[in-house]
Amino acid sequence: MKTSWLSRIRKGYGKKLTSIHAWNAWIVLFLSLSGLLLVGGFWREILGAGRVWLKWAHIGVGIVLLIPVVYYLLLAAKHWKRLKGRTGQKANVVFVLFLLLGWLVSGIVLWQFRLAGPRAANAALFIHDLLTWIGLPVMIYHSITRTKWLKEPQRRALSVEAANSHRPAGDKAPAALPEAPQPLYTRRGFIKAAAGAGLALTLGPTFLSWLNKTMQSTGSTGFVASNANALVPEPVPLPDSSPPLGGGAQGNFRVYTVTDIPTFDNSNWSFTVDGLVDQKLEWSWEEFVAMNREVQVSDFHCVTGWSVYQNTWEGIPLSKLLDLAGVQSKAQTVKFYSGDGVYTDSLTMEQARMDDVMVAVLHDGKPIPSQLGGPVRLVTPQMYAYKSVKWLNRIELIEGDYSGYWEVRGYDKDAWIPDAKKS
Ligand SMILES: Nc1nc2c(c(=O)[nH]1)N[C@H]1C(S)=C(S)[C@@H](COP(=O)(O)O)O[C@H]1N2
Ligand SMILES: [Mo]
Repeated sequence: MKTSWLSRIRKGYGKKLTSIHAWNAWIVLFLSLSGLLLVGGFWREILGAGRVWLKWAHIGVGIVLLIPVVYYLLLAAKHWKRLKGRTGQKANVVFVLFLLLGWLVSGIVLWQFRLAGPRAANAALFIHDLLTWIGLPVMIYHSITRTKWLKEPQRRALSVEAANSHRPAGDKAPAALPEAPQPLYTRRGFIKAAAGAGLALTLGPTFLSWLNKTMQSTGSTGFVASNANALVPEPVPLPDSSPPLGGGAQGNFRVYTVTDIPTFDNSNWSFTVDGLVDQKLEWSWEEFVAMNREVQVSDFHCVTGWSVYQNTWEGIPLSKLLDLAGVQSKAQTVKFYSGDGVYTDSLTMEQARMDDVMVAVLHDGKPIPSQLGGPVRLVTPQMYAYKSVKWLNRIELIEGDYSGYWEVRGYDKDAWIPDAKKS
């Protein structure tokens, strides 16, 4: 009788389980390292275009993770029978499967963020992060406490026993092997406890502060106190801004920057509109804060999955600045420069004229803190936030097309958010 494909897969399943375990370990190791590099703000500047490649590698290898998971599931019934009675081990298997599938599903949603939309991406990012916080320490602990060298003493003892048992009766066992007294603390037990305590002490506080921040949902208020800019006078918020019309932002900004955070005071800050304009304009801070501002409530979405909802921004609509300078008919693109000296991006003339594109000065009634791009940042609610240039201090009207910092490094030139209609 022919054997079914399943029984063929199940043949020699012990060895197969071992190799599934090894493959899984290598894949998870790669995903952990690449994931940490992707999330760590520190690496944004250093990796540059490599960051985008790394993201694709992370996604690709993440999908490959399906292979050992599915392969295991085919063997699971048999494995499960073998684990009869071993509740601890069964719980372990369920936990690992839950982790891997959770990572996979939330990862696929993040990968397909355009299809999924910002709400789902935001939830998926939280789950992806949470599972990493739980799963990574468990896996590090597992690898530390199950390494071969930790098993060595027992294995050595076993092989000595085996050797002795083959000795013919009457033959003296080597004198060098006295019966070892059972120690109160075994080396293995000690290392397990030390690894557990070490992980808890190093990762615990960061985890708790992440959880706390994530749960609190404070918009920009957490950064206002440590705003390093020193520009006077402070802008006085309009009544719609303070208290904020949107009721206070929902969610948390992640501070993204590809440079050190620049700081400004009245002596080193100015704002320029130039290029293909009838009249080049330049403002000092005192002049800039004296301009009429407007208030809008809008959502803010990053391509990496996080969002901040109901931001009350106060600032000058970009179209007002363009009209003040007088855009020449040759001009096709509006190019934005950051005061960090590195970051740039652009909008087409038509995009720049949308009435919610704003040169923002206040967020929820407070000056935009330096970490979040203050004193002045661009806000483009209908596009992903890489368009939202922080520390904006120059707008240039140019002919032809222009690709911004992340766009030349692999981000999509199309930054439109799916169904981001003005509310
Ligand atoms: N100057 C500058 N502006 C920038 C960036 C940057 O790295 N430098 N990152 C962009 C990206 S990808 C995002 S998601 C938002 C993040 O804004 P936040 O740091 O205030 O949360 O800023 C955008 N503007
Ligand atoms: Mo972003």
